[in-house]
Amino acid sequence: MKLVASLTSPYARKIRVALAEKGLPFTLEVDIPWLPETQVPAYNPLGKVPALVGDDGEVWYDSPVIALYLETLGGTPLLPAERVASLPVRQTEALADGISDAAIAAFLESRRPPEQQDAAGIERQLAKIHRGLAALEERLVQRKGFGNAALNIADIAVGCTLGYLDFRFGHLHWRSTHPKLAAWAAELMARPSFVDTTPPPA
Ligand SMILES: N[C@@H](CCC(=O)N[C@@H](CS)C(=O)NCC(=O)O)C(=O)O
Repeated sequence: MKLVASLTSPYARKIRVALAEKGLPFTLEVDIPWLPETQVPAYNPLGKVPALVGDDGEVWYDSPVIALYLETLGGTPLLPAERVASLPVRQTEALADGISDAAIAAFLESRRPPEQQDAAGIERQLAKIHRGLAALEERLVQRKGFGNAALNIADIAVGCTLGYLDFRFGHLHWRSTHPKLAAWAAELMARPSFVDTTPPPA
């Protein structure tokens, strides 16, 4: 099995953590989809990472679909097999991924020359991040979709999104504004699967 991923993508990190937690062997092909020489479109027509090439040659994207595919391969389950029980987990995963979507959009916009930046657009994305973090903390308090005793894919997605905020948006200080999320994440981020996939220094 081969995972095509960049080392900074929170979605790719989600899959790397899931593979490690499940104990599934894979090779990592590092590819940065923004570079002209990228091979990512050969795997995923959308030109995005992660993409996973199964042992049978079938290619899977995007990260929620890859996570579902991994459930079919065995190893520690990260999603309830029962469809109704899996819904809140997938909802929390989608919320976390959506915060990453907003953070990446805001980051990319902020890298454009200042005179070309859409300040209102950045504010719009930042509002999504703030609302998303509040919703995540509320779901954590209600234990809605989080794994409780056993780690699940939503825990992993939330951890990777918070890790992305640490990586690109340290100035937002999400831990001060969301202390319950911070206390929960401290334990998660100490797991070897998270430590080993920390994004490289920016
Ligand atoms: N919904 C997708 C999002 C994937 C995504 O946006 N990946 C970014 C890297 S963080 C990417 O490859 N962007 C390249 C592009 O948009 O051209 C998933 O969960 O896999």
